[in-house]
Amino acid sequence: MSNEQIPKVQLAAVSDDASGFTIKEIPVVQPDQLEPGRALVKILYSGVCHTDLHVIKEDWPAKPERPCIAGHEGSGIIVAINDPTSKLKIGDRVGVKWIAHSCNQCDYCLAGNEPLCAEAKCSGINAQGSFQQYCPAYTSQLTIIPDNLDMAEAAPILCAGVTVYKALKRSGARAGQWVAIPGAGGGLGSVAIQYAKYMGLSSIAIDSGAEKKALTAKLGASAWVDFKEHPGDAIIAAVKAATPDGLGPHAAVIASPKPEAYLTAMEYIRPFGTVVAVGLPPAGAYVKADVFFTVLHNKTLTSSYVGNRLDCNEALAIAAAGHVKTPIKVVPFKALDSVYEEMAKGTIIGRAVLDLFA
Ligand code: 8ID
Ligand code: ZN
Repeated sequence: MSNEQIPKVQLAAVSDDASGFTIKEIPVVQPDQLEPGRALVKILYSGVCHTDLHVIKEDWPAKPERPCIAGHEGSGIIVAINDPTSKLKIGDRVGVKWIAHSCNQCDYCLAGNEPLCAEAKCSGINAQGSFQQYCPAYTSQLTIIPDNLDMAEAAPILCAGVTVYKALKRSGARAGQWVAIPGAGGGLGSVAIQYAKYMGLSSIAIDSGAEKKALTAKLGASAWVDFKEHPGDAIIAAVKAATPDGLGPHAAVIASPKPEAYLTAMEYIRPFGTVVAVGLPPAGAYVKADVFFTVLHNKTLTSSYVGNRLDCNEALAIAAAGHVKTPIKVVPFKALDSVYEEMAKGTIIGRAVLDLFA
């Protein structure tokens, strides 16, 4: 049980259907109501990921159970816990992630592929997420946040950070090589540039507009390609030309939520290069890959889906050591609607983070 005075009601962003959500008062799960294997987390901050928008709008094949509470970059404090087998305790600084629960005993979990666990639950789909002040989280996937990492800055690492860190590892690109990052000015892309730099890679930031160009340069990108200035296949030559030898990047980590980014990447990577599919456009998107040249140029198409608990700990440790700093804009909880609006227009620079108690 908790020492903290736990309120009976809280504010939560509750979505009943694809038309949107309402921030309203709902009951707080009290300590004596917590199911076994759960902790009550007082959410201080939550990043808003484009995934939350896909979930609310139901534009993916995976549909949320309604009413749904989205949010999966939640940083907070454990205020109550019902799990005697867990090392977690009241007062711990923890993160609520996209993978809200995994069995941790099946072959996938044992091999560190928890996102593929048949019993996995996802925040906003079939588990409550972090767009609420007190989240009844599964202890199986709570992540400890390092003491020296600011809680608002930690929030986006819990999804954007771990996802691109894992994707860069899966790309196989090594120090000294080049990686293209479509979506570089958004939540995932802006941290991808920094993890890439930390891993010794040079990055080509692909996005649009002067503000995102300036941000990506500040974060350490070595080159910039504005996708709106190079529509359609014109971007292929522009991306290749951004590498010193003109052969194109060794890898591309696609962090764009739009399908267009998937139509050219297999062409602009260099022979033996790898495209890592990460961004998740609405249902019906396809990767374009010419079979003849994919084979003759020995190209690889792979994918990366968030990361496991260890990937997340590593991503947080790299941020805590000062190598990655998410460009965040902290806004009050009630601004969620306008964040979604801006996100849909593609005008958010970096990541918006909600202050749940502002
Ligand atoms: O595990 C995963 N694979 C995973 C984890 C987390 C998020 C996948 N995602 C998915 C999200 O569901 C979403 O589809 O990654 C995608 C990007 O999420 P985000 O970074 O949270 O989105 P954002 O902050 O809105 O940034 C997107 C950026 O893409 C640019 C926009 O200008 C924006 O800066 N962009 C667009 I729209 N079209 C582009 C294009 N054709 C583009 N950049 C390059 N080329
Ligand atoms: Zn996310």
